[in-house]
Amino acid sequence: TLHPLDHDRMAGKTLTRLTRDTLDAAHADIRRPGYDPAALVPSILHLGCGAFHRGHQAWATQRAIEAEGAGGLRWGIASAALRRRTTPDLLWPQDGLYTLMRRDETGTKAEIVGSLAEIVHAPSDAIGLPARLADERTRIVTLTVTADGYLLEPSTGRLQADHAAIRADLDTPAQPQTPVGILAAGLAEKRRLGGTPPVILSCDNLAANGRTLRQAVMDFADLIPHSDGLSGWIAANVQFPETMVDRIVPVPGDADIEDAARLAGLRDLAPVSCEPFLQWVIEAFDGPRPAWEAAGAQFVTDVAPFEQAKLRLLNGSHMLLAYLGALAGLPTIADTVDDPDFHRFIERFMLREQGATLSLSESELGGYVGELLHRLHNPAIRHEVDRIGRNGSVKLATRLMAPMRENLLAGRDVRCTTLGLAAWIRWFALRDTSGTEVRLNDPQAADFRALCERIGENFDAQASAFLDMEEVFGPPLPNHGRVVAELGAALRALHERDVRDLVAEAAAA
Ligand code: CS2
Repeated sequence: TLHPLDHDRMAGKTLTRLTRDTLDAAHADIRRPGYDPAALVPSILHLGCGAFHRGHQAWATQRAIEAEGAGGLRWGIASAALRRRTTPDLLWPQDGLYTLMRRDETGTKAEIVGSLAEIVHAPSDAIGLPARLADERTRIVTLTVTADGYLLEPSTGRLQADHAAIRADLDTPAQPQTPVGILAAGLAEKRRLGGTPPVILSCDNLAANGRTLRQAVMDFADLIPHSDGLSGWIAANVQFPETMVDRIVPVPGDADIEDAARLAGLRDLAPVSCEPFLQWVIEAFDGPRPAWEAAGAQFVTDVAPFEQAKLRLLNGSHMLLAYLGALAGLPTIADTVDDPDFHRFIERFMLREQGATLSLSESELGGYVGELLHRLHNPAIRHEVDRIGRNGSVKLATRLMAPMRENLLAGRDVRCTTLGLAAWIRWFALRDTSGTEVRLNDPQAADFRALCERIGENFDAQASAFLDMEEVFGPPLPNHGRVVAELGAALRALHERDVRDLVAEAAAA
């Protein structure tokens, strides 16, 4: 550990803090907002002011504002942290400015982003998010609250009506805390005030994120006593376009603060690092919007093929690499794919298992997988496996189970998927095993651990008990009995043998 003073020096504490007033003092070669951030009008309300939002949409919005010239100034973002005030506390003193560092093996490109016109801490906000949503200036509401923030039943994608947080929002309608409760309250207020409701744009990795969010908000509206047809009004009046978002943005750490200080010459306590790659595919919608094309966004009529390819190839692979990599003691995704056996394993998983379920030609699939492997190897991105492994029970259904089901129906091989699922289950079984560094984080972690403890080393029983959880895995799989036996065998193998050998075997089979 560093002495606090060393820490201060490395974090550039003796440097001037990044603010709108000091922006001009940034090193000359660093890219700055091509507009005056103080002149922005916030017409986008964002829920979830995390690193992904700042690495993806906020940066794309900066490009859009710049591309539109003076007209772009109407596209400022009011970005809200929904729970903790850590991010607001860092961004308030910086007037919402932060440094974005795009990193790869060729170096780092730093840019100061100014599109966050206002930073909001929802629990202490005097205006309140529903009122902000209903404000006539708000044209678009974007969300990055992660898959578990939607409080959906994993296998059906419908709102968990009896979740404690949903019940709490129904009990205190004036102060909703959940994203779905906030949207429903804001839309109810908009209906009361009149005027065109904002477009609601989910930027999370859910299957059919627009339709799914719309259904969840309508489900919530139907639970409100005397809502006077709110859900029907939402169905008829509010657009929820589908989107596919893609950019790898790890959780920022101290090294980012040091690098930002060095590159910008200003003290920034809220920098973000990301890969250079960015993709954003948005279902075309009616009404004004920023010129996000300037950042490479594509507006299309059907997002589904893009979304499936991304969720299955990237997010699905991330899960397998995280669970298996962690069991092999590898801390990051790059460390994991740098192992030649893991590289071959994940390439096979993408080409033969996930890829077989996608509507891509062989050469499109090959191109996608090649580029993705390059991205996963990016040595400048420290994407920790136990971050990616979080909340697996919420993510499995779309990323792994849906393609697995299709492969089983078609009689195709699912050995890599099976080994990955077994590795996920091992995270819960191995909790007290020395040598594993896995930090468990899952809404159902306690139940899974209790189950593993109860069943002990009867691996077939463990496999069958997990697959029986329909809320996570969905209804019985095709050839269910055989899948249980294979998952049980994989669990036993992970118990008895070195995970690296099993990965190598699956890759070579
Ligand atoms: C990751 C994603 O944590 C996860 O689930 O798979 O955050 C991933 O990095 C992004 O979707 C990349 O676009």
